[in-house]
Amino acid sequence: MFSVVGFAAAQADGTYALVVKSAGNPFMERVREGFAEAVEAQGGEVIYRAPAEPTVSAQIAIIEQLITQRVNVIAIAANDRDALQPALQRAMNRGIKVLSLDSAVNPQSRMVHVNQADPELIGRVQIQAISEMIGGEGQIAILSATSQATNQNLWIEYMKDELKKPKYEDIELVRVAYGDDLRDKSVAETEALLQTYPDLKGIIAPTTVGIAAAARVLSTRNLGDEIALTGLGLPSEMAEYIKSGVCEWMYLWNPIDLGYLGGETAVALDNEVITGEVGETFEAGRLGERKVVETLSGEGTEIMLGEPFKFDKSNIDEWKDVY
Ligand code: RAM
Repeated sequence: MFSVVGFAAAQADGTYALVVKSAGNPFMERVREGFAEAVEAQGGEVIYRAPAEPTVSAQIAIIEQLITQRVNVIAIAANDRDALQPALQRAMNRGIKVLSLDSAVNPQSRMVHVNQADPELIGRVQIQAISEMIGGEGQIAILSATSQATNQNLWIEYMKDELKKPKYEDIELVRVAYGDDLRDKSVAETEALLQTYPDLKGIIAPTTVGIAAAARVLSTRNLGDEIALTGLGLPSEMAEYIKSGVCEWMYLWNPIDLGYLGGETAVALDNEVITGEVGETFEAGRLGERKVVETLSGEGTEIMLGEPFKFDKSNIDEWKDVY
């Protein structure tokens, strides 16, 4: 007799590559954990590749190797929206299934994107937060990841749009700085912001690496009361700063679940349960049924994880050991 469990567990019998933006980022380690959980539970093998630097050329070199290795699927958090297109199209022409997650490639370079949460909401909520923290007036700066990162750039577009509303007329965005998701560079960029803008009232860091670096600088310099900080942070890295008040509150989604949904999507594409067309549905393991939908911009398709979650003193202890 068939064992139902055995049948369900034999869905993935190939290699599934996860390519992230860069090495040494704890957020990406959590994404990896979830991706591996989904793929390995179904019998697949995971290849994890993290370039030393968050560059396009490093990701292209990795994609070329993965094509030679004949992996079944490439899932990528992209360092550039358009520049990976020739390499990823070459992969798809060889029959490799391609999806982006976290940071998208353009629709011609992928079959589907796995999106963490509504980018418009992620962008706007961070302006609303900093405005509340600084009492609606003063200079603010954004400390981002790389200048080409698709996810951060999209969120920043919505931040700038939110800032156009009359209620923010006394807030001035003085600079968008790039810490490249490297800890030392993010620290140096924060220091430079403080030096260049002595009247700075707030920093938004829509990157887990950036917000942790900025929090460390503000904390070491005892500037927690003078300069507000919010953005997207990992509870495990930010708990001490949330508790000390250096960052009153911040947002994120579950990076393990993001990786898990990426892994389930990879297996579904590999088995041709989905092809990335609008309206397709599939069972994403412990996340239940998921649907392929059109993106907000109407270009290409995506699968949505959920909503951004707010972390503050009231709930940080529950989450700091989870991710
Ligand atoms: C960093 C990376 C990642 C982003 C998070 C919020 O870890 O830039 O791409 O989604 O921050």
